[in-house]
Amino acid sequence: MYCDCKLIILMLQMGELAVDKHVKYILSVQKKRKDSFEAVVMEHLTMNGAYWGLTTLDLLGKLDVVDSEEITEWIIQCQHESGGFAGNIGHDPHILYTLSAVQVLALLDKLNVLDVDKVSNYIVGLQNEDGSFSGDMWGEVDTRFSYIALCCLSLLHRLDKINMEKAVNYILSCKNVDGGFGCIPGGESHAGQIFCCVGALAITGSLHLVDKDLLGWWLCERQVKSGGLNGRPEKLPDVCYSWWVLSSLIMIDRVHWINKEKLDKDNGGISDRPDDAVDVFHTYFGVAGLSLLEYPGVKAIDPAYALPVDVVNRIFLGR
Ligand code: GRG
Ligand code: ZN
Repeated sequence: MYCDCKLIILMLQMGELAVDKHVKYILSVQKKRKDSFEAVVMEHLTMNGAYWGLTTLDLLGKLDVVDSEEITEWIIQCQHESGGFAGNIGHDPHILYTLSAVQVLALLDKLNVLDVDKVSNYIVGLQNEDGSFSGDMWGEVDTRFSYIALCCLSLLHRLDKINMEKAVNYILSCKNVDGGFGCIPGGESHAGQIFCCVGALAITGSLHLVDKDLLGWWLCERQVKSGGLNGRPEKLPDVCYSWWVLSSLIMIDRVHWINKEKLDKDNGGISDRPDDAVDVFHTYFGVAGLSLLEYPGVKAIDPAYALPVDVVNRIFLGR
């Protein structure tokens, strides 16, 4: 299997059996022998991996193949006394894993196991004087962490606990003259950081502060000749940009500016990296990208919260 959207489309076209193959792959990643080299190297990624894998399963309508009690129990054990979550049991907490833990519990409809104030206090404690957020106690600042903080607090109904105005102004200070956003003020525009900044602004109801035409133009220019998308000028296309770019375009209401036909086409695809080995991260982005393109058989995903729309509705609309 390859990091290639064509393959995912093909698998979906093959019907039920192909979906089952996907599901089997994700389960095999979860159950990988604990003493294997890869398991040791990837251990710190486990909480993120759980989010990528389980969201993919849910988008394919197969979340019921996992033991939700067992996963919930493991997540609880990954919580640190500070309230934040680690990538695995006994590791240090980080805001990245905290969002993944909250997202997985949301998917499994298990948010009720959380001490919401404890988790949200951990995030509140990471906001800096200038409105930015650090990733953990060591202080690295990045607009990724702003998005994560706002997304997580919103899912927990605790956005009122931080200084929202400062958080929004910090994100705006990372806006560039090309309409894009970087990881810190003056940082180069990159589709991943744009997803974070636009997502954070969407969650806080601040999208009117974005120059949608200018940003929409920059994002559309990410489509290369083959139809795939790259993350910044002169770089190679990659399946994960189908998520970072398309979700951003949807949030700013400019997705009709992209050539969907070329993107959808069997040869061209969302990405063109047939030499890379498959991983659960790119499997997620391939399926999530297809979801954004309303591909039949894939559930709709919310472009800001990166969770299936029905999960987001359960949280905000109680249904
Ligand atoms: C819940 C979906 C979700 C995300 C959580 C972690 C995070 C928030 C967002 C990450 C955003 C980001 C920076 C994505 C980019 C990842 C990526 C493919 C980086 C590669 O960068 P380079 O420089 O590759 O290696 P390019 O393609 O620019 O050459
Ligand atoms: Zn990638």
